[in-house]
Amino acid sequence: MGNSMRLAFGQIRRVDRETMTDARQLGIDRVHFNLPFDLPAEKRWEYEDLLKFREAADQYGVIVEGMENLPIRFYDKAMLGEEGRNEQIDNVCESIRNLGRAGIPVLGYHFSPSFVWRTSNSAPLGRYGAKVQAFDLALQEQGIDDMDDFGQRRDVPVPDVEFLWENFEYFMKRVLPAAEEYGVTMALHPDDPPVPQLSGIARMFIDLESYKRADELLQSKNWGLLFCIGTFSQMPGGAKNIFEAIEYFGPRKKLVYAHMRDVRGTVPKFHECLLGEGNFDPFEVMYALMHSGFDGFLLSDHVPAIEGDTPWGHRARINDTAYLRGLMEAIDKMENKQERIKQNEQTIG
Ligand SMILES: [Mn+2]
Repeated sequence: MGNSMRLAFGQIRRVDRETMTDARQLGIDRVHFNLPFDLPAEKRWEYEDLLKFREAADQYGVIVEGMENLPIRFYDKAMLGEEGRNEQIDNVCESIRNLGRAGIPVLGYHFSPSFVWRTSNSAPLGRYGAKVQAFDLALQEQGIDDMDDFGQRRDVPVPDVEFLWENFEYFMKRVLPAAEEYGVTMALHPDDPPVPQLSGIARMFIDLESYKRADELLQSKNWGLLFCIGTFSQMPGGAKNIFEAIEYFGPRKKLVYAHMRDVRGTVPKFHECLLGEGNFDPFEVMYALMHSGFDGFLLSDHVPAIEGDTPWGHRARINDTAYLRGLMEAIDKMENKQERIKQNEQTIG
């Protein structure tokens, strides 16, 4: 089959002995960080700070696959086309160069001023009452907002999505050359939830078409999808969006990495769940990914709060990570076995 799809221990928020050791003891030597608490981030990421991160991972024999989420304050003016955006863009370019210099090859980001939105963070809707993140557009329209503060903007009306497209083009055409020069691939996360607007702010990446448009606009080897399978599952029509995206972007080598997560239901109302209890069949999705030419990494994403778990969700994350690993191994073995049978038949024949 010859692909090099990789499993990473992901959404890690600090580089410490415990997490790195957990990864190694689980048999995983790839990690992915998301808005790390211990990475200074006033206006940009500095080389020395990123290097410390990478070197700490090196100590445990762990490869850093990527860093996710530029803090929103790094580029909120760029997203909103406000004065001061050029200074932010210069700093984003420098952050990207510093990632490249430090040997961190992937930057996950989004272009959504209002970012992720949930109307509950602890709805007891998971299996046997597991507490999960849930979204209901009807509640959202009443102003209900249960997300942590990541610096997302709720205050600036942006009714026209084309205005965001202009800002996106302006931003990307200035930062991509830095990414290309320093060997960093920028992977764009969809707007979660994928609805046309929230809180008066339009949302760009809510369907496959928006990614096709961006891909044609940018035409860069250093740009692709942060393929949040959970968000694609939330789109109207549910699981079929996932397979369409794999079919289109897999062979084009544009799926940089994947968030493996699922939900029950689609917009306007859904809630999260563990793998295997949601809209898609994890085997079918993994099989499609493995046969699409996807050669990036994948990781678990948000997870339900199952009883007795830590705030980061060790138990649920390990459940989902091990589930993915089992699927990868099973598909691989199944294919190798079929290959061996075929070879035997040829020998006998
Ligand atoms: Mn995601």
